[in-house]
Amino acid sequence: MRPQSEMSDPIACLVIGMAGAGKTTFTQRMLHSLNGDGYVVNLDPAVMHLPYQPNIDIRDSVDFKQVMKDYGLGPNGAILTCMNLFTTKFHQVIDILQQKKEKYVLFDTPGQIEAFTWSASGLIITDALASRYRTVVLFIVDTPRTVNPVTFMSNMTYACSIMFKTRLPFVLVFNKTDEQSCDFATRWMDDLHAFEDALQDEGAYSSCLARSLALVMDEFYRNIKTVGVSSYSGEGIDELLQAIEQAAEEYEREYKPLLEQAKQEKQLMDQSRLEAQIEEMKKKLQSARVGEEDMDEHERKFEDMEVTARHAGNEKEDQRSEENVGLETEDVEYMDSEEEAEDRRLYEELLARSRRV
Ligand SMILES: Nc1nc2c(ncn2[C@@H]2O[C@H](COP(=O)(O)OP(=O)(O)OP(=O)(O)O)[C@@H](O)[C@H]2O)c(=O)[nH]1
Ligand SMILES: [Mg+2]
Repeated sequence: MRPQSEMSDPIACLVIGMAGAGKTTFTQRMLHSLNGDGYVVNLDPAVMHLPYQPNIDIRDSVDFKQVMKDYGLGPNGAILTCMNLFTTKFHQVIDILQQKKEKYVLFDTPGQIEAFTWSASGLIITDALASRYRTVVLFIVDTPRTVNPVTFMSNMTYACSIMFKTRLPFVLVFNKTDEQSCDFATRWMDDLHAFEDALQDEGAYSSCLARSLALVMDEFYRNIKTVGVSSYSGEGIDELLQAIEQAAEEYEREYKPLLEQAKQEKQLMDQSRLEAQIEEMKKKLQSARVGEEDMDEHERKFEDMEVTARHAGNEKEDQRSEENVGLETEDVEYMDSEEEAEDRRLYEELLARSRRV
């Protein structure tokens, strides 16, 4: 691994949020606003239509419907499995990114939030990025659907759990402000009494729970940046870019020293944790697979999968028929210090093991 992020390296932005919060539309808006300085990786295998042209697309490597068939899975299981398969090739994504000059790399994640935030693949992808690049979580909130204080608190507790899980700099993005201003939310975050007042019309149990949670959320609110944006109009995007810059500085200041300090221990912990997760993943895949092809055929397919990149992203709609531009990722040489070679070996071993799933 390359733990040394440099200021010239891109800032990796993980776009995460509940289903329908506007992650994809937001990604499209960012791409437009960044005007050539954005590179996009689509991690949603099940999306039918993208309003932008991704540079790297999970759908080019794994076929969601085929995975459903081969493994006899429902949509959510298939999304997880596609993510797991793609993750085994994530070193190729890193190889491609290392050749890129764009300042921001955006990762549009699946609608099923837990497929990324609570999965082994989400963990591997997040760790792989955060150990190389300044990495920031952009948590997209559907503002119009968060005006109820209990729903608001559910969203905040989820956001909080992701922040503590990743420990990465975190920006709360209240989207759809063209439809609903986020002033109510910032007021509730600043003033506990205002939030308590809003809870008055709620049932006793839920308001009591939300009130107790609000007391402990204060620390979380103080640790994050909050910005309101409209992905439709672009309002708030400039402010968001400033918040991302600050978050990237926070990564340098707080996350990176922690990463370096805990490096040895963390790697060991990570490896055993990842091994356990991959074992579990393997068992599930073996028991769930109902397709007619035998396991060797599947293994061969996974081995043959190659991540490809397209030309510079723009806001044009995704043209699935457009010819991919294959990058010769195998030829890319890694930085070769002893430490990096060891990191690389561990990473390869992990990937090799997951390929045998
Ligand atoms: N009014 C308004 N609607 C928006 C905005 N951003 C997204 N939407 C709408 O919200 C809906 C969901 O948007 P998507 O971008 O597909 O949301 P998503 O989070 O990627 O959805 P999943 O990937 O399925 O979870 C669509 O109907 C969008 O047009 C916005 O800024 N304002
Ligand atoms: Mg989406």
